[in-house]
Amino acid sequence: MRFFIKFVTLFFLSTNLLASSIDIDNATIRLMPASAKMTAGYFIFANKDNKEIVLVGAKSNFFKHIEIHQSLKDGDVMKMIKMNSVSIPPNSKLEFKPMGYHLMLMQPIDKISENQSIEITLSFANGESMDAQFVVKKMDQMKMSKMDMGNDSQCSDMDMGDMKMGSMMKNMKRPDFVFPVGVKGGKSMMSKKLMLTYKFGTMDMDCCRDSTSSVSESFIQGLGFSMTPIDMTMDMHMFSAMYAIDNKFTLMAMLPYVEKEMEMKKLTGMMAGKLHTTASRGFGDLSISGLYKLSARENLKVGISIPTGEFNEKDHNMSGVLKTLPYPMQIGSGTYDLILGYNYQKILEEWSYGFQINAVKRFDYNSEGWKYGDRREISGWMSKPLSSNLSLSIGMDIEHQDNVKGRSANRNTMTPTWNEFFHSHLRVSSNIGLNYKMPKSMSRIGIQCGTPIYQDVDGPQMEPDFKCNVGFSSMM
Ligand SMILES: [Cu+2]
Repeated sequence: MRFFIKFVTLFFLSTNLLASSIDIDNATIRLMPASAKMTAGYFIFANKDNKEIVLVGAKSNFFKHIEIHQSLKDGDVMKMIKMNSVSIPPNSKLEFKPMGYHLMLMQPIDKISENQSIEITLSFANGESMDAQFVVKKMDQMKMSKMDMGNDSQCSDMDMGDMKMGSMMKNMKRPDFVFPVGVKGGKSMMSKKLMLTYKFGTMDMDCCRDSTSSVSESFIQGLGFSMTPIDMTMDMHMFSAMYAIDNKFTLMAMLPYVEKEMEMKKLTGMMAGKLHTTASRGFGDLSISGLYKLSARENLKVGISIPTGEFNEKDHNMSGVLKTLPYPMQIGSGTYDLILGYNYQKILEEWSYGFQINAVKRFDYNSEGWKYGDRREISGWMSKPLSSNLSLSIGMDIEHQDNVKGRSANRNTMTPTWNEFFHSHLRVSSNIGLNYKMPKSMSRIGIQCGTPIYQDVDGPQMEPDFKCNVGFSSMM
């Protein structure tokens, strides 16, 4: 027979028959910091009856929501699983303890203080219920009590594990848990979770820039071009799905639908001064990536971009002839490309920050004889929750894009957009965004807008004046 030190007083009050066959011992609630949105309840459940008893739920006036959880170790990752029921075999005891079964007590109604007595009603499969008094205790004292039970060797780890898990569950509910919407890619999720995302991005570009300054139409004309772009808009509808195979690996697929429009101006010749608009639209390149969780804060991404987008888009020119559009107006790359990424995010009590590195490496030329240049990007951000559902972020992006390599058989020398050497750029943008998490759901809306603050380009090439992204995601 084991003896339990009696600093935790336990009672139960009951109005039914079940009560005589159940003993609840050591009923304890862990004292949590005031900011915590959840805590855990532990007890020893003794079934003195000759039949099994099935616990199916719990409720209390002190918490909005109570679930039965089981903590499990999956590899080296701690995991909490919601249980619909727990059965206690006849004439046996089951201990609800850290790293095992526990009551997850969520959204306390009021501040909970040490030694406070809290009534929790346990309900059973046969429809009966029973009230039990739980006493709020500090973790140290709980450790003490477990030491007395003779399993001190692991109890600090157990407590840490449960605490970490608790804070992770808490973090997942924060609006700044997900990256700002303009940051490409994502992070690995909890096992078996699916996340669907739709993002709409729009970018407006004006003409033109060379090295670090803006250039005029006459400058472009002076380089021997008879046409210049004036304005370009690019809209992208990005559909993505992420699925976590387990706690380490998440698969991600992304497919964009792209719409581009460019306004051109004839500078010289017969039609000098005439404006003309070309457009292209269609599904772009599909990318499939794997995210590998390096640690709770870091993910590594390896992916492949599959050339599903059209890279020989055509539209009518000023004379009404159907011609291949220049490089910036194409929808797809026509090449299989390697995608590499790494991201880091740290969530602190009051705010969070993170950064993401992305690179696209292109190996082969497409069937038109050219390829887009390699690309490297780094995005960093700081985020601050303004309320439990809304967070504000500020960030900075640095992108480095190489020139087009090779040469399209359809190119002409009339416009700078067809020149392979006018595509490379180093661009630094600052941005601001909001993340909104819908109450009581895993759906989120985000918006982020940015503008360049520094550009050094091989030009003349078009320069963005702003970009905005709006995104909607839902986890299931
Ligand atoms: Cu739990």
